[in-house]
Amino acid sequence: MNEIFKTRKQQLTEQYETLILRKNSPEPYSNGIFERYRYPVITADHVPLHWRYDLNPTTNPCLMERIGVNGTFNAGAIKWNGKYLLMARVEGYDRKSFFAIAESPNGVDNFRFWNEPVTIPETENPDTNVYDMRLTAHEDGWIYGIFCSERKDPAADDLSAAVAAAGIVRTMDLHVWERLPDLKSAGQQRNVALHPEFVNGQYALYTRPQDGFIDAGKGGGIGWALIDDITCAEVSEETIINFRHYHTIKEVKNGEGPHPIKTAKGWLHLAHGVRACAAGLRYVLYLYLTDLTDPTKTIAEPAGYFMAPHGDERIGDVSNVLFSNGWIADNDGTVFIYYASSDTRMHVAVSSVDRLLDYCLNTPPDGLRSAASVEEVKALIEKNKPFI
Ligand code: M1P
Repeated sequence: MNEIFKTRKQQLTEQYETLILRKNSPEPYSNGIFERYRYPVITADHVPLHWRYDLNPTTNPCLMERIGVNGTFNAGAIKWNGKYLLMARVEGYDRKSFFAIAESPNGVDNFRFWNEPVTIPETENPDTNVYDMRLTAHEDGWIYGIFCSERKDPAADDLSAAVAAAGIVRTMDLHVWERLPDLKSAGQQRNVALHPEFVNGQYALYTRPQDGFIDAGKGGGIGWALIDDITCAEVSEETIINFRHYHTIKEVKNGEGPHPIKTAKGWLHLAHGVRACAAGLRYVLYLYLTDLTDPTKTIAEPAGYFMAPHGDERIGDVSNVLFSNGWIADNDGTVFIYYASSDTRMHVAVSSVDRLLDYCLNTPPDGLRSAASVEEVKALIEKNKPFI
């Protein structure tokens, strides 16, 4: 083994272990609703060295990287055998994404990838790119994963024209995955999540009918569809349950994040909203609460965003983006919100079911006009007078 190889291997290994073992801690400033954590929980540098380097000194004497990783983001999340698992979208230098599971003992640091990435079986129409896994442990006993499968649009000359569909997989052990047929739907689909319980004996999906199939301004939003048979899932009727509005954080589009958390006061939803601005699209996260017995009925929705890109989170491959498709609610009520910044890396913010419900039920809704916003501020000032 030559000296360059030996030194580089030692340096790379030391840097890697230091990163994986680094302790994370909450940021000192908090708005009381959640605590952001100081360090990202998964980055491209967390991807194991043996996925990226040929470690044979004979075939790689300079120990060069052979397969580069561009980013690790938009991870599905699940608690499994007492461990916090993130199923991340790992995007290579070649622009293709694949899924890989990283595991942490406490949900906030020490995320280490399993030995190899996940093999997702293909259908007879192979996916060109797969991304944004949403995991649901369903009451039927399976763990389902719904993700976006993208293929080139066969009808278009444009090389960047894609067709997006919801791919469906399921597993009993998170190691072996069974591929089911893609969701059949009149239009394209992205941001599809599976509700964890049966509704009237059927599977329920949160959908996002793709722009272009529903005229902007006339529809869109987060949809809801009931499915008889998940092994040949087809959307027959799609109802919009969370709408977009003019001059809001979700004016351009929105999408369900992970499946909602069941609480005593309703189903707690995490979603993303997108608006346009001079800097391009801005993706933020928002919460809403729906009825326990009728998950399509909104009970509360605070105005504006719950989380927006902050500090370094603003910058990345696709800047000004926060996106979440994974959270974990522990039995003691702690909620780990896993979110990606700017399509580049994963972070965690920690809250609790009680605090998130308080936020949903006591934050004023969007009055949709500046004058209404002023009235809300004045009402709060008035209420505060005895306490100032
Ligand atoms: O680049 C921001 C996000 O864009 C898409 O989300 P949506 O379908 O809501 O526009 C997805 O490609 C997502 O992965 C990405 O983070």
